Amino acid sequence: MRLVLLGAPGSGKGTQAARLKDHLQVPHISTGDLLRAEVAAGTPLGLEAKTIMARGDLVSDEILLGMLEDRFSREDTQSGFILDGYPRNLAQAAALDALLKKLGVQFDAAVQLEVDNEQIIERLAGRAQAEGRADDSPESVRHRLNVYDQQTAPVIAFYREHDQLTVVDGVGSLDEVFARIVKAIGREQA
Ligand code: B4P
Repeated sequence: MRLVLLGAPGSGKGTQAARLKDHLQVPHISTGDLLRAEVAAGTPLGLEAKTIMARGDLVSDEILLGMLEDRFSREDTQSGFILDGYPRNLAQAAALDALLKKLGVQFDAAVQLEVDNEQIIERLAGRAQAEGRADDSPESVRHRLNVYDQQTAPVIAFYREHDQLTVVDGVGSLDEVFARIVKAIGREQA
């Protein structure tokens, strides 16, 4: 199974991907996690990404594509993958298309988790208290939602126009949302 998980910040992509990876037995590739690992390791890339992420802006397409190509060169992605947090703009959608073509594969489903902004703000405020992520401050969350509307929503529209989009209601308990996703992709049984 090759799955692309889409949705606004705080829509539950990372949360559900962590469960889906065990269910589908494929690696979870989160561009946010890859970037946060670079930040934690203090690499030059991480230093560059740190302030951009804290502001809630998107890190450059070039950096993201390099990281993604590197991750996809690992053998474990041959069994499939759950891609979480990419693509976030139309240029990234084109880059993903080209990368998958080069690998001779296509994704099986692009799933959008749909959650209203009010719920998103509440969730991320909860995570800010629990984990203290710099980009979960109210100001940064507002900015991330704007970035999502301006840059990522066109990706959703693009996949919808090309009949490649499956929309799943992301409001509910973790189990409820998980059950909806596996039903939508026809993988209720692992
Ligand atoms: P991400 O790491 O992708 O962060 P995110 O959008 O907030 O999603 P995340 O997966 O962490 O949260 P989730 O919705 O699961 O990106 C962070 C930053 O990295 C970006 O702003 C950008 O700067 C950079 N970046 C990443 N990818 C990039 C790209 N492709 N191009 C450029 N820059 C990129 O969960 C949020 C909260 O909701 C959690 O606290 C969770 O517990 C809670 N939650 C989840 N499901 C719930 C439910 N059903 N009910 C109640 N709460 C729930």
